[in-house]
Amino acid sequence: MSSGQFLKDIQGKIANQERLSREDGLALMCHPDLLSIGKLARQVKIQKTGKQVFFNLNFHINLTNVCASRCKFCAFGRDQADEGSYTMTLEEVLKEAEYGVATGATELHIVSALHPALPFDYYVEIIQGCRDKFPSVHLKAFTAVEIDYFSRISGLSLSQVLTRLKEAGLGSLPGGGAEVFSSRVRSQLCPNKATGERWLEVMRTAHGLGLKSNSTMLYGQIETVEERIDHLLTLRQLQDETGGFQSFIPLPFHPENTQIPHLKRTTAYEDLKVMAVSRLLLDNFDHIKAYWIMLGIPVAQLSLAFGADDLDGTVVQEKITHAAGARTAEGITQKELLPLIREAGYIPVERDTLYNTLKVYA
Ligand code: V47
Repeated sequence: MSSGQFLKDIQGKIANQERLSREDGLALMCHPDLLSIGKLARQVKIQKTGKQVFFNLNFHINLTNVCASRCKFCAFGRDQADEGSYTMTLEEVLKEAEYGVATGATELHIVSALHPALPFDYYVEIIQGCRDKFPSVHLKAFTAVEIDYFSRISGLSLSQVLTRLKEAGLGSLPGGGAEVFSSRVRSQLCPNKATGERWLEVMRTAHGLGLKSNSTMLYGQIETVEERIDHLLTLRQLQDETGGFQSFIPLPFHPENTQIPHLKRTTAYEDLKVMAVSRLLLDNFDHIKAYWIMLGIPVAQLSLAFGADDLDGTVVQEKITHAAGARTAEGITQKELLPLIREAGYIPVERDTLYNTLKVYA
């Protein structure tokens, strides 16, 4: 089949709301006509969310960087004795959070590392403390990998861990830690943490308890195109089952200061391709987020023409990507965000974490 005919077939499938296959995904990911693929992804975005592009006012808190996992792609983790290692007390967390809330954050995005000594109660107390002090702020906290770790250190089941955190005030789960589900990739890059199957089991359990979550893919490391597509299709399958994923966030690998520094940063072409193909394959996801911290502002803005409908966020004090050499600012104000969305031809909509509209900037 000619490559023009292939894209016409894909267009036909999209018009008929027909699901794309694994072969379609592989061919799209390898197809050079980025602009045509972007146009198809944009059509799907418009069908789903019209002219609206979402953002939320959030604030990131990383509780500790002391980590027993030491994934090869991570520049953030430290051993306890290393210079620069830190662990926050509840008081320190509340002080940082107070600053974030004062700047307008409606969400605290709290993630940690796999600390070898902290008990599960530490994390419950952090959530409870934030809930008590900021009752109207949404607490999006702990990746599926952390939830798995809490279950291991506490001896509680996943369901018990999630229920305790939910009772303490947890509102939803961020999408990190998914990396690429392939066991080949995980055994090489992150053998000391939850497997892909376990990540999915945590999310299935969380969704079953009424907790929404996000999802991610860390691409541009050692994964193959097949492993990327299989990752997306695995997420699509779980979403069919639970409907609990709110968004998908593609994360381009940043190699600096990691254990695999020889790998190259992804190109803008690749970033936009992954964005568009994700939008096309994940037909049961409402939202695709462009995380400008990792993409950089120019590519994040362009992503809005390649299927993304959410520009995350007004993040302040982002540490994970900056440890790995991100050149972006650590935060952006609403005043800076609105013109980026408008220039791309969309209407900025401030949302809360659960995608309720807070304000439309018509
Ligand atoms: O879990 C780690 C990835 C994730 C690197 O849910 C790296 O709303 C690139 O999950 N280069 C953290 N990526 C970020 C994350 C996230 C971001 C924004 C919004 C949400 C959400 C979630 O970043 C980690 C890991 O998968 N990561 N090291 C690196 N060197």
